[in-house]
Amino acid sequence: MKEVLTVCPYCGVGCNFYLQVENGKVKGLRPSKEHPINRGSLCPKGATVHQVIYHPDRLTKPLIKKGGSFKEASWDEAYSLIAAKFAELKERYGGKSLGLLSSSMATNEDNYLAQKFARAVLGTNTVDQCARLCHASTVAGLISSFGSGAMTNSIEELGGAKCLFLIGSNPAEAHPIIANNFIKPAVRAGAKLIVADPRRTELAKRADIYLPLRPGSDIALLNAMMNYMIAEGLHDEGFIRDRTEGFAELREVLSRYTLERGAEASGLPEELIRAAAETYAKNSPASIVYCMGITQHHIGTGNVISIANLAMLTGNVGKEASGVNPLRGKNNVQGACDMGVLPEFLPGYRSMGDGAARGAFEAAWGVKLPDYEPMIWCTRMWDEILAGRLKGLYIIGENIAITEANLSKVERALEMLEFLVVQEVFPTRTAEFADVILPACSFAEKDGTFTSTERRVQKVRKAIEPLGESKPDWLILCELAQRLGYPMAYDSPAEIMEEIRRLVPTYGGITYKRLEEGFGLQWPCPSEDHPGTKFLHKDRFTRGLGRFQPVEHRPPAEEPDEEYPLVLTTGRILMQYGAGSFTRRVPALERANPENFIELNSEDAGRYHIKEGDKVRVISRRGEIIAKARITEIRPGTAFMPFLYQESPANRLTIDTLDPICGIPEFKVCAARIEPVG
Ligand SMILES: Nc1nc2c(c(=O)[nH]1)N[C@H]1C(S)=C(S)[C@@H](COP(=O)(O)OP(=O)(O)OC[C@H]3O[C@@H](n4cnc5c(=O)[nH]c(N)nc54)[C@H](O)[C@@H]3O)O[C@H]1N2
Ligand SMILES: Nc1nc2c(c(=O)[nH]1)N[C@H]1C(S)=C(S)[C@@H](COP(=O)(O)OP(=O)(O)OC[C@H]3O[C@@H](n4cnc5c(=O)[nH]c(N)nc54)[C@H](O)[C@@H]3O)O[C@H]1N2
Ligand code: SF4
Ligand SMILES: [Mo]
Repeated sequence: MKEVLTVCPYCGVGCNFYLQVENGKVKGLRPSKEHPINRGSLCPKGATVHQVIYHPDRLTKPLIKKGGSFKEASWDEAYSLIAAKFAELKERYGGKSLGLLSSSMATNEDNYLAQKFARAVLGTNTVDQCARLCHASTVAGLISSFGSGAMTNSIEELGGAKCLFLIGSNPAEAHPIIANNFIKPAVRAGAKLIVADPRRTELAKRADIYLPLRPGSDIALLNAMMNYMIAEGLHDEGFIRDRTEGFAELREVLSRYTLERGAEASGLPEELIRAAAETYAKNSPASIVYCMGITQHHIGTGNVISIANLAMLTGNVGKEASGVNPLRGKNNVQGACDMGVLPEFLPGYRSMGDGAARGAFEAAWGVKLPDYEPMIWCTRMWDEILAGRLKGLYIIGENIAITEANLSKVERALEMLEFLVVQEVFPTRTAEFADVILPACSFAEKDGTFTSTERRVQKVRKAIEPLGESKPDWLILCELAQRLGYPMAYDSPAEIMEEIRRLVPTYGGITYKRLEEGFGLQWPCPSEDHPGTKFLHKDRFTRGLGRFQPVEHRPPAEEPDEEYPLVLTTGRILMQYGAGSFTRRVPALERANPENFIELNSEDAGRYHIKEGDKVRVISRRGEIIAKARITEIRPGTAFMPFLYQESPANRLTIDTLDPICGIPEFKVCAARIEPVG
């Protein structure tokens, strides 16, 4: 038996395990004991992921839709059809008529080539990935405040914080190894825990201060906390003077956020807001951990900026165990952003609108880059298709027909597309709309790198040969590029990393050879003798001075009313992942959560005569679905649903209002009503 060390393909924690291989087949897995983050443990998803590798549903041959059903085809036929169709659409309508979505579950090497394929081969800048649905507001917000959109500190440092402020983050379910190995031990050792979440989550139950705020009121809460700190002299004047700019403007706006106003907007008692402010300001180093409860709002970027303001006000950034820590979602969503799978940025966050950056990439790739404008985020693609401007789409490993907001619109758009390619490991709801489905191999069958939430670039290692005729994403893109007349040939992912290293300074010192020793390198790692970087902004922010930017509270895009009296929020559960392509195929995980549910407070359930386990119809202005009632300690007037179930997709209900700065939808708030099902 041989053991192959590799990285978990689910969440951004980046746990490592050994795939155990016998006679060319994966038989099991064993967590790495030496890994600095998972230290011998895995959550229930990681511990069972080997069970999906050989699932009989795996896509193993290209499929072409003929007369409404999919027929097996050779790679040659599939490539010829795709190349002909994309060439024809480009010829007739220009590169702008094409779009590409890439998978943040795929490697950095796959993602680098995906955006290069879109920009250099298809000739379009309409290239995006699930970060748009996830941390687009983090990238926009933290770059404007600090100059870098990544987690400022390392996971391990959470263990050393004197205060942990979790806001809109449920790590016990979404980043379980961070919760188990770092947050819970820190709290046991005496760190103060503040949790702001409308749901009484597992960590909310252990919190010193629990803030069950009204969804979408985070800015009012944070502004009131900051105003109180300034009034009480709890801010860090030295840090503000030496390291930041814009304090006077911030202070002016904050002065209008009294505790009373914060309490009114958030629905929290003034006393709790005061206690949270004192606890955070008086227990330094304090670390803020946030996630989708902050980012997925039409004011998501403002929420993120507010958090950055709070950390700078108290000098809690640029030092050990402090900081602003957006926990990244997918295994490689940090990497997909680093690789420039965003219409705003080329690899390494060099602006698509910056002439010098464009020149460097045009020289390296030997092409003229497409225009920067119009900027079509994935969340805008559906309107573009419906308006007849976007005609062809290439989707690599995303299940947008379940995961985008307001699904009826997405479905209408997918039906209207002239040509859709879906490159996937498993057949998905999205693939049903495809003209061609290409079989991609899984993480166990390819080499490459994933970048975890703490900027740790880690080696993914091939343990077995690709199943059937499936191929790694990077190879498919190379072969298709050749068909479209662009020479994109690489022997291996190692060769792709060499190109990444040359073009992305923060990855400059990251070689496959170095990744073989130890457990990866944390960027920025500019040169081969650089050890990598544990925390950012030490003596200087990436942008120079940290920038305070005042933000005003604004209510959610859709508020409850008589017809739709409940606030519906959506999110995740421990045992399932994404839209469930992998986890719903693992028997133990599926048994634990086989069907959709809606969390209701007992007051609300009582009003509708609904008991635990009853079937409930959930209705919004956009659609309706059925789910089982779960009575929990969620804030009264609020309901929560997971979004992963294809047979009862919460995104039939969600609103597609976007944050105008970064294009993220308001997944975390819409108005809904419920009815018992007879
Ligand atoms: N098991 C599992 N783990 C995952 C994933 C998965 O699908 N399954 N997906 C991964 C991905 S892609 C991501 S992005 C992360 C996401 O990880 P998280 O963001 O931690 O997960 P969510 O459940 O989306 O939302 C977190 C919390 O925000 C709260 N919330 C809702 N509205 C508000 C609000 O207005 N204000 C505040 N303060 N809180 C609010 C919700 O009640 C919820 O408890 O998880 C990753 N890990
Ligand atoms: N209502 C609501 N909706 C949400 C959210 C929410 O909180 N509420 N959260 C949003 C967030 S944060 C996110 S990240 C999105 C997630 O949205 P998606 O990214 O669309 O969801 P996944 O189901 O994770 O899809 C990933 C797909 O990649 C495939 N895959 C895995 N590995 C590979 C590979 O190596 N190559 C290829 N080609 N394919 C691969 C898997 O089979 C899977 O089908 O959902 C968003 N939608
Ligand atoms: S915490 Fe995340 S990375 Fe670790 S085993 Fe679980 S899903 Fe995988
Ligand atoms: Mo995400």
